[in-house]
Amino acid sequence: MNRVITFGTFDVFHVGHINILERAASYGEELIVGVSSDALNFSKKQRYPIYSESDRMKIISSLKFVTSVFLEESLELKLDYIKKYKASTLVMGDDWEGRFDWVKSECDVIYLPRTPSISTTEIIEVVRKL
Ligand code: C2G
Repeated sequence: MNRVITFGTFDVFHVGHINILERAASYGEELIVGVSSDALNFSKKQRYPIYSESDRMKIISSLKFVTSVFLEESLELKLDYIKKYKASTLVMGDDWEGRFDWVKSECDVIYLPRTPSISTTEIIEVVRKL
């Protein structure tokens, strides 16, 4: 059985998130999603997500092509998560191209093209200007 794993914040959930999760799921029979914690986001971006980690996990776990969800607490733990969930494929958007090649000893790594013209940051900017 091929188990796929992917990671993301998925804040202010939008169609770009749906597209990558749907395409990630098509690479195997099960899709496991690591949702970045509020603390991990603060350490990466110096701001907290709009939606809390528990709400973001609830949204992702309700999708029909997602098998299970867990909290991603550190970018450096990728390999541990891959082993723990016995994933054979890691899928990420191509904004992360090359960044996770270091786990290739453990699983296949696939970077998929991002959905153009939509992002959480742009949505926040548009709403801010209203
Ligand atoms: N994404 C996409 N198209 C968009 C926006 C996002 O395909 N228009 C993808 C990203 O490439 C990523 C996933 O959706 O694979 C989640 O994106 P973010 O929520 O922005 O995740 P990020 O903050 O990059 O966290 O361990 C990695 C991190 O947790 C990823």
